[in-house]
Amino acid sequence: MLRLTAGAAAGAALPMAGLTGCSSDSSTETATPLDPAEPDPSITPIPLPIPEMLVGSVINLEMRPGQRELIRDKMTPTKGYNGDYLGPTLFLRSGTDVSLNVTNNIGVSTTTHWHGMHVPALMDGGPHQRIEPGDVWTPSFPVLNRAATYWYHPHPHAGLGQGVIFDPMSTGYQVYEGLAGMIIVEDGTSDALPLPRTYGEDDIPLILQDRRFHDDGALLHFPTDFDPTRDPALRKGGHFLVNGVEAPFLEVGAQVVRLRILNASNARIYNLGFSDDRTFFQVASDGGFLRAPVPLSRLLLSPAERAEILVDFGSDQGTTLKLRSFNRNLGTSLVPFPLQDAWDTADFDLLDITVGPARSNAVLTIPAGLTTIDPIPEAEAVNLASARPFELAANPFGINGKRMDMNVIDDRIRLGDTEVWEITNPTTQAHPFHVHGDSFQVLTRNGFTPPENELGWKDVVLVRPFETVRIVKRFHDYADSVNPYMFHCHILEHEDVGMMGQFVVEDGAP
Ligand SMILES: [Cu+2]
Repeated sequence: MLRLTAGAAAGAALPMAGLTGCSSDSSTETATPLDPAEPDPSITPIPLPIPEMLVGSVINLEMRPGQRELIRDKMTPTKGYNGDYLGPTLFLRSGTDVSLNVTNNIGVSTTTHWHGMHVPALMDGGPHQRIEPGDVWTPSFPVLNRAATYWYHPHPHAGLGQGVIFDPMSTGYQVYEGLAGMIIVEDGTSDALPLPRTYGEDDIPLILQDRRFHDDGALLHFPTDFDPTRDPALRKGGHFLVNGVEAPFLEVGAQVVRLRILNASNARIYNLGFSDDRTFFQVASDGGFLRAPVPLSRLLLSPAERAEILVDFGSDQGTTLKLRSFNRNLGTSLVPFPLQDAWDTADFDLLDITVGPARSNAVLTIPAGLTTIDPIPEAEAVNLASARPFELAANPFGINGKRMDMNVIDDRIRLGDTEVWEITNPTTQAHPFHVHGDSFQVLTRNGFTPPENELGWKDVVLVRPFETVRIVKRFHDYADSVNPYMFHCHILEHEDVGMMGQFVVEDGAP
């Protein structure tokens, strides 16, 4: 039997050293039910819940406490938007205006960030747009994004100091409790494509999360014997939730089905595929469609990344298969030994898929092409010769030798400029680097052209150990010399302890 306590190796060099103090968790940790490679026969599949759709120019969201049966026969105290856990899927139409009313009824200060959306800094919902308990935040903006899958989640910054990751006002804490939801943007390009588009029927949201629990069903943020000076301070677990349920099943028709996959986990990286090793087709990355469907048998998805895939079940009527994460083969390539838990190197199942008859409006073919993507020319960048550097380092833990300071603007960028950013990772673990404000394009990984499914619009890029990634980004439309956007690692516990920084986009000379 495996215990969930990760990184038991004593003396491991860990980035969180220096943080002391533990949570007040007193009940015992739930033991791992089985070896992670084995299915748990005691789990009776239940249907995949589909988050409610919210459509319209005015959207009301209430952050509130609740409780939900995340794992069978246990009620878990949770938090959610407009419900007990997670939140509704917001449908936004490019070119329209949207106003949101976000009410904080969770009892602690928070924010809500529109991840991937191209909005003014003041509307971004980063750490500076705090919503105090009982207050309502009312951002509004025109929807300028391309059709794709985005998401929303709290983004407070509790500040520095000991015990920050245990703070109920930290991002990692609040997302783990259940505060997250999907955003779907549609535009003329998506309208014109012959893709599955019936939400919940052939166009399915899949929000992936991993969790740990106490015996009484309460969420376990960190094990009782957790020692942040020795253990990796990451919220990871062996219970895998899809749309807030462990081991659900999905009935699809014998047709092409579109899966919109969001990794909303705090720290887990998934290496997705199907139990029969079939080929599927990625059609969109974080911020838009790819040029053409990219055939894949595995899809690596790090925290906060999204991918839309098409799966052709046309000849599978009557069969059952599984969406699985094939982490067995990742080895130590992304998460080194002292930081691993059992599921970083094991295969595990996420979702059972049962194929029934095709529906009346079925899409039956994978399109040959999708859209045009004009590469941002490197020559357009004002800093091609000296790319703006971002070093994700462990000692001191932060970016460019600094931890996040709410009072320091780290980078100033001129409105209208295009810049190349060079992200280097001298550590032994992979960090998913996210930039607020708008999508970017990935130029190179260690000098080489990235794989085809990364040659579209991105807002998170996984930077592997000892890797250098160059991205190119346009800073356009919105300037604000006071209110910053964030850049940070999207492992939420890394972000919370300070692997984050701030930039402003200024109108005029820098
Ligand atoms: Cu990180």
